Amino acid sequence: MNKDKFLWGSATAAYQCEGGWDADGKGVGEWDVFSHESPLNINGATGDVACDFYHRYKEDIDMMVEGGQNTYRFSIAWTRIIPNGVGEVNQKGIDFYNRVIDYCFEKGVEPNVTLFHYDLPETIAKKDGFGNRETVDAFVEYAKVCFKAFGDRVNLWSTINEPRYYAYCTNMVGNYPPNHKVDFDRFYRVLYHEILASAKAVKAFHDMELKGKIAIVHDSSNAEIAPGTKEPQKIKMMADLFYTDLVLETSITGRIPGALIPMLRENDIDTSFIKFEDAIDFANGKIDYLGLNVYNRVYLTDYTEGETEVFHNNKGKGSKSKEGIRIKNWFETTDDANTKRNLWGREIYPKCIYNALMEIKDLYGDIPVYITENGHGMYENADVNGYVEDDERIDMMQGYIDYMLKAREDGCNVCGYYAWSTMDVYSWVNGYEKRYGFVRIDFDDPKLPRIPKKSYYWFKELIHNFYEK
Ligand code: BGP
Repeated sequence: MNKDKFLWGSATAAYQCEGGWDADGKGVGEWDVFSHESPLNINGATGDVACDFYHRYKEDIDMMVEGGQNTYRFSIAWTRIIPNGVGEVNQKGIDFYNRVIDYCFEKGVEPNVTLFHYDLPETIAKKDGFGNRETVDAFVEYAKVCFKAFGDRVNLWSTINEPRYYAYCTNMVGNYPPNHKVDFDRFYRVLYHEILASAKAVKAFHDMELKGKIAIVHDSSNAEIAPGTKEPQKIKMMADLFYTDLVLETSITGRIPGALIPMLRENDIDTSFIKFEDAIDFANGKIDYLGLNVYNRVYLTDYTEGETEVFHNNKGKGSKSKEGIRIKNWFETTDDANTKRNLWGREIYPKCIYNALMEIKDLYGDIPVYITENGHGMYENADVNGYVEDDERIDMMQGYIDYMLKAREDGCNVCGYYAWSTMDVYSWVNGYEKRYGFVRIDFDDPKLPRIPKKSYYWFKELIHNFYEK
């Protein structure tokens, strides 16, 4: 790929940065209800105001440009466009995203638009969200409204952000609403409906003959098998079926993985939601490129004993729990003494980006891939001027970027990189404590001042050097 065409930028998602939660006719989202009312919202944080991107998008896009970034990934809030999830369209919501998209182009920033990044309309959530097959068509209708409104300009689209991780957090970990824990049946039903909704939206997009390209965004969770594992191949196969294949194989090849249904049936997991006729929708809904969010690998070994259990650390500082899972009769995560973990018990393992990209190249050839998220969550202290020296983030991200560029050299068709996140945003489970941004926002100050961190300047130089070399 031509170096000049490689894109460098950063990403956010609507609920996490926009604020304006009820502005200009926006409908209520599931996360609004969760953050306002749920006792499980442990830190009391909400996205009501967040970064106030809804009013300050120009300032934030200006900062991207000043930081040398030439692309910006953001999501559209379904409830701004169709406040009740289905039915009437809210022109003011369309106007807002038109302003954002137009300003991006005015400033030479390529917008990369995601249609669904976790924020379901509450009306749809109340009817079982993606657990309900009707949501598939509701999503496709919403997608068509967006294609019609913005499809004349937007070149890069994604249907759904991390369908697997969303299904996992909503049904296995239980930390995202509606907070089901270890509910395998619903996990697969939600994931399947998301993949089907994505395929049908891709087909609708292609039918409209728009100029852009469309993707799905997958959380890479690349599986690596620990030395000493008794059945490494079997575990790798099952892990890939659990973590990646339903999303990647289906979206790229147009067929759901053949081995999945027997594996689910053998384990008494409901498969009644899989309809024979869906095969046509999958076949007609192949993506043009892939978005890959990369944070960590999953390090696995043989199942030992015990019921299925998910280990997740939402607390951060002070907690020693490690992220992981044990799935009865399948596999379990294990510890690698040589790999550091962050304060949320998640591995820091830069090589996983290389492994994930090379596996995609080996399995799916030269499908274009964009790294749509990669970043490092931290607690941060600013100096008196609000400046943050986030060397830990720089070291970590440099490691991932080096491995991404190595995969590119080794033949993977990787076309761009988005850091998570453009500025500090609301974190789904840690509110405003866990920071990822290149730009600090002081959320205690009602003026929400923005101050670039050390990493912002590091990223600017990295981009400059990339194009200069
Ligand atoms: C990804 C999500 C992002 C973002 C990121 C960091 O899975 O797509 O929206 O939140 O994770 O997550 P967290 O803030 O929970 O650490």
